[in-house]
Amino acid sequence: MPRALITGITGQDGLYLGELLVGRGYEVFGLVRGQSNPKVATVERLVPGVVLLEGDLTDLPSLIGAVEISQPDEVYNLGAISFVGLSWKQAELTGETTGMGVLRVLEALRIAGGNDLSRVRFYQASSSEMFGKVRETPQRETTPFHPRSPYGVAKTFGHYLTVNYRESYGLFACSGMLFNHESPRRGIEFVTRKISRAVARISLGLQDSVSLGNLESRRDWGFAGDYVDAMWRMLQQDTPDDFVVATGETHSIRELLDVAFARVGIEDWSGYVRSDPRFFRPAEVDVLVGDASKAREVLGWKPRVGFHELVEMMVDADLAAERAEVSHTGSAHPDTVVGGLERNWTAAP
Ligand code: NAP
Ligand code: F7E
Repeated sequence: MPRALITGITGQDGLYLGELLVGRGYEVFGLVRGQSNPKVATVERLVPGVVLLEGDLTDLPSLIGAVEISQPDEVYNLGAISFVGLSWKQAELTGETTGMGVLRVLEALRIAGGNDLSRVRFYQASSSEMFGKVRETPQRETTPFHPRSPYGVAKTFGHYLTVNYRESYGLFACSGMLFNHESPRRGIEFVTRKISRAVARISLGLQDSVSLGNLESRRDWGFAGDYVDAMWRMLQQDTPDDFVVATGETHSIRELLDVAFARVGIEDWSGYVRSDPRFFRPAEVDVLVGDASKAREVLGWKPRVGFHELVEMMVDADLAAERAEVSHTGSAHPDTVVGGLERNWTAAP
């Protein structure tokens, strides 16, 4: 039975990947941080048989311990401070977790993995945010990087480290340059889920409006369930390599709003959307669109869920969740009343 260690198993991708690996006969180990992580129950429900290990990407000894206990054939490093907006407000933490965390996982493999590093296969969750202020369109594996946020800079560091450990130590290390991928499990701080949830709540009369930042930026949005399959495929190849994973389509936040509101029968959403300076970024990534030809040709991977289907899936899931919450408690969940976590944010620098 192959053994896989996943950092970030409590996140969107960690849950989908854990499900996929269990379904493919793996013994799955997941790193969980904190002394009482509220997401443990969800992981245990969705990833049956998972073995959870306490550890943190900022704590090397805990990572060495996780590698020693799990003795993994495959390591998926998905853990990160992944919210770009937060990375300006907590730049040092982002550097420590999203950047230096990669170094610590790689060193844990070197320290605990013995001399033969080629036995372990390593996946690094790199990002289209590395392309940032893009030098060519569409972006491919060879496109130069120009990150626009502390998050993007930290991911670029992690990407080059992954390449370097492959070249220095013969580690089977792959970097997946994944473009935005979403799902009903997406965190409520990200724009797709913020909108899908707001649209559901507005249509149910639980919320009047949603406050957003830049509506003009464009992203290449795919479905997270499709993207974790690409991660797994990278580690099944004969040789390690880096791959762009994307749909090849780009859409603006306005188009996202069109599709999401149309799902609940609202054609003109202008009265429901407010502009709020807190949600504009100090430096924006204006447009991203990926060329995943290499992943298609080498990995045999292609996305199954398109943009409209993805947005509708998310709105439908939020409608069901909000209805269930109301029928269960008689009112909306207090954390969700005026926009969840984002309610407490102070202005971006
Ligand atoms: P996510 O939902 O935000 O999950 C992030 C995970 O990292 C959570 O499990 C979180 O744990 C964990 N984490 C944060 N700080 C940690 C620390 N100090 N030690 C250990 N674990 C820590 O992100 P996602 O969307 O699943 O993305 C997975 C990975 O892919 C991330 O590295 C992200 O940067 C990258 N990525 C994502 C996308 C995308 O569009 N989703 C695109 C490209 C790359 P808690 O639950 O305890 O907070
Ligand atoms: O923003 C704009 C915002 O936070 C998308 C992460 O998974 O994908 C994700 O990063 C766009 C940006 O995702 C709001 O300015 C407007 O242009 O959903 P997002 P992201 O920054 O693209 C990459 C590939 C990753 O690697 C990351 O980990 O939407 N936008 N108004 C807004 N964004 C948010 N969050 N909230 C708003 O109110």
